[in-house]
Amino acid sequence: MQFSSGLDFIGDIHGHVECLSRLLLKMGYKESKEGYFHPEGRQVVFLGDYIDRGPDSKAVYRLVRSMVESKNAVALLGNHELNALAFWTKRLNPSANQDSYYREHSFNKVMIHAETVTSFHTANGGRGKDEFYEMLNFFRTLPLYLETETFRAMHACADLSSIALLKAAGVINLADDSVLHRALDESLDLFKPVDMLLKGPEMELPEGITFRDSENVLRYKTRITWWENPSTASLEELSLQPGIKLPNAPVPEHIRQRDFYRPSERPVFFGHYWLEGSPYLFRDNVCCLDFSVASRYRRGKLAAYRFDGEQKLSASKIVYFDPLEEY
Ligand SMILES: [Mn+2]
Repeated sequence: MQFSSGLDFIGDIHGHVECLSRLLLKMGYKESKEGYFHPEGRQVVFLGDYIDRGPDSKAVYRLVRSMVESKNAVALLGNHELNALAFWTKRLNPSANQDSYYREHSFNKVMIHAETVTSFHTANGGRGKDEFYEMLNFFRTLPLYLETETFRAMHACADLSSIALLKAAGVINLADDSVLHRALDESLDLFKPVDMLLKGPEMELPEGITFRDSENVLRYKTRITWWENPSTASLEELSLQPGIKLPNAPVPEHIRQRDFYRPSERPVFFGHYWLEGSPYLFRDNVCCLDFSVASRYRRGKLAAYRFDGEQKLSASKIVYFDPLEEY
């Protein structure tokens, strides 16, 4: 896809279709039969996580798909879409102690995936199931990342070695059957790079240090701020858990050796990290747009960055829709 005019990057939506259409209208998009479009030719880059958690995953899927098909948007694959593919795809060679699907059908996992399935239940006078499987096939066509001369975008982490690996393998999406299995099977070559781009790196916390996340789950690992220089940063600076204060402890040596996304790299846009408060930039080339619209515990917003090719980003170009402010 060619990008001619400006791009509007939109973070994690998670079934909040009302917030999405309000944000598009706020940015000057108009509704037509083929979905939303911008009169000046601007296009949207959706950063993934369309489904689960929110009130209407089916409606978000339909809106995103209509914009992709009318060339008014590019939609990237998020970890929730990848998880749905893993939940609904059977392993090629399950071992005796493995579930036959790539993501196990445990009580907790079924609960997570049931919300999205339920949103299709009554669709189209009984065509819901067909449309659900069409959605899974659509997910397989979504790029794992975007890279142009002026920016990069992916769901969670701009790990350059993972991007290089996918490039060398000629992989842009999961449409090909063998590529899908290589990305879903932990023992095969594409699992790690796809996992890295869509879920981001984590580190184990030093012995004895744990925290409870926003959903009150006890955690022994923390997500890493992959744009900070790990050879000089503190444990707290390297930990990406908004609202959590970690005690001071040494950073593990293998983490100190990690590569990181340098200040000299082109701007990168991503979602995934459940940020809080008013939208801000991590750095002038690092822009996370997930402001927790789907959170049950925080006051979330749906955020977008209005990009016109600038190589130094500015927080003043972030716009958002805050459901509590406007309803
Ligand atoms: Mn995510």
